[in-house]
Amino acid sequence: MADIIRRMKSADAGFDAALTALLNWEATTNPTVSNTVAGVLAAIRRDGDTALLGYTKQFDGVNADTAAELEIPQARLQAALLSIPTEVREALEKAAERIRSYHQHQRQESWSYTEADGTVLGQQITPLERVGLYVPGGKATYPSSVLMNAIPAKVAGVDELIMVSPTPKGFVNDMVLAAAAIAGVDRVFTIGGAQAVGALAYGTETIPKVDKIVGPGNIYVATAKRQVFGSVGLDMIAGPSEILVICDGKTDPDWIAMDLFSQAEHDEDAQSILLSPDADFLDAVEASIAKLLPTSARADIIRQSLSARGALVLVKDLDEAIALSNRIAPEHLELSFDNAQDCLPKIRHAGAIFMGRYTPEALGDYCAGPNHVLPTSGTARFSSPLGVYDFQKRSSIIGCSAAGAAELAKVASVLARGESLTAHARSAEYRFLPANDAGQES
Ligand code: HSO
Ligand code: ZN
Repeated sequence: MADIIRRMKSADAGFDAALTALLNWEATTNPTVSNTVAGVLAAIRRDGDTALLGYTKQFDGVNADTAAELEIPQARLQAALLSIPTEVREALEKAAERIRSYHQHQRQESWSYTEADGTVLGQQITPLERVGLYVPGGKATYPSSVLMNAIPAKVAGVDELIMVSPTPKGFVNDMVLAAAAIAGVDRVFTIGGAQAVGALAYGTETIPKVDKIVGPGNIYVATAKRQVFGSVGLDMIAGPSEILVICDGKTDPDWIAMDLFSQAEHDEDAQSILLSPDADFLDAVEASIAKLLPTSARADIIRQSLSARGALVLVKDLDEAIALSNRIAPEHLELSFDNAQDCLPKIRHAGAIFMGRYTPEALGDYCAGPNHVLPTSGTARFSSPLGVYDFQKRSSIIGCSAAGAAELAKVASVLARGESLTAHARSAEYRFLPANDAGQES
């Protein structure tokens, strides 16, 4: 039988090129999808609720006479909370509490300072007013993602958080509604696809226009988000999940195999890579993979993901592993060795770092506290986890004293005249020249 996962050695000629090829992942962009989406968005913008009802019937098989029927009342969210098993409710509540307290540390505060002449400068932080949260229906519906997207928004102080989620053929996921209730989502609509993105971006008679849209979705949703960008703010458009494990060879190989599976099971394009300086350990993990795969419910997806994009890589030492990790800039980085904290300063690029043998990435996905919406496909080189700061914005504050204005206006006037913007110059000069001298055109 063919190997489940490829083996690589960093010392081999051609390793660099092989690694680059393995990491290469591009979001599918499809002209047919782009055209369809553009049509849907234009119709929503033009016909509002009427178009929304039409598409919801066409794509989700949901018949509603008015768009108001597509709203799930708060009482129904509370009912969902009571309908799920107690154990599940308590786990959601516990996770929510930990996510909330972690994110409270991220809140940015306004600041200001006063200069010697009395001029005040500062930065005022305000939450976004209204945010839309897209929650996919069907195969990739994660209640945990409802918590991860909604809680930071509420911690930031967003006034109104509107969730949309399609309910194909009327199927409603109670665990998703329960998570929405726990996270404090304000309104929920059973709409999805490009039409839901359009409704949030432009507003309809029933769906309020939002300032920012967050949350994952299929290619139609991702394409619609790209097309409405500019009208509304957006979070990142996430690629498939990834995990990079660095292990010294002393962790139970079954644990590591399962950590690799935990991201591979998300989808066929997910990427799981292990780096270790211990060749015998890589053999042991390979054997664990072969042993544990048949015991996994999502064995088919895991097998495809590991064979298409997975790797067990023999490296020279842990330092080389860290250098490779910085090149990969993984979404999740597991450091499965003792005193992992000591090498934090060497890690430049990773969405989230899991330290030690007892921190499987799965704990971060659900309940450790940090966000599980993370930069993928190497974008950890320049971006960060979703956080409270994504729902806050900054306004600059300037308040000149008379003395301060006189000083600054001289500088402004010179620069403005250098740019031939004489109204700027005169506006500044009024603040410091005697009335009769100010405001000359040259
Ligand atoms: N690991 C995913 C998030 C998730 N895992 C949701 C389980 N449920 C993000 O890469
Ligand atoms: Zn996950």
